[in-house]
Amino acid sequence: MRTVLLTGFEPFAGDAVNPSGDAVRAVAARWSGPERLVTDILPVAFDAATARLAALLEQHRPDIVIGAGLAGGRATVTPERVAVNLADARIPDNEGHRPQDAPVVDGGPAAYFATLPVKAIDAALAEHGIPSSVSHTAGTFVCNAVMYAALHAGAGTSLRAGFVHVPWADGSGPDGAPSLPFDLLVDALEVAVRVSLGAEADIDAVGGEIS
Ligand code: PCA
Repeated sequence: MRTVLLTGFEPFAGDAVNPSGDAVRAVAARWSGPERLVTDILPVAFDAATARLAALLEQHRPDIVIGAGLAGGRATVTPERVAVNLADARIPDNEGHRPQDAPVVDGGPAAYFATLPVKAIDAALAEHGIPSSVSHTAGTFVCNAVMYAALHAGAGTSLRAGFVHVPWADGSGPDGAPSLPFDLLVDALEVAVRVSLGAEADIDAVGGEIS
């Protein structure tokens, strides 16, 4: 039986909640299989998050890894296409570390592309009425580091990995921040899992961004 590892994050930056972690818990609560879904809530700390990811990979040997995190300020659900080997933190992580211009993995390649079908996930999200767009930067904070670490671990193996950023859930973010209903965030992560299980190759569709 195939195994999917779906991770969310704990709150960070002084916020009381992180909808990514809450949505991952909700997906776990309603998962009906038949594949095995393993979920975890990662610490928002560069060292602890990547160490926890490595332990989860070792323990559960997933076929697919999907990380989820909050991108407060974005208005849509964004499957991420690229992870870069760069940790450059504008704010300290939850352990007080604030790496600057540092690699996620010493000597690793500059970047990895997601090995999940990001355009297919984006299209499926749209079909479900969930505002979405493919993103070409996962930032340079802990989410990017986790995505990079998962892709680095999977390089040269059959493990496929990617990341989905979600906006704030309605009522959970700062005043004026864009948000979506919490249930849509839960649906979005389940769609990402189902599409990733269903298709290895991406769909043939135009996309990209002009700056
Ligand atoms: N978002 C942050 C880290 C944890 C999270 O949910 C990020 O985008 O890096």
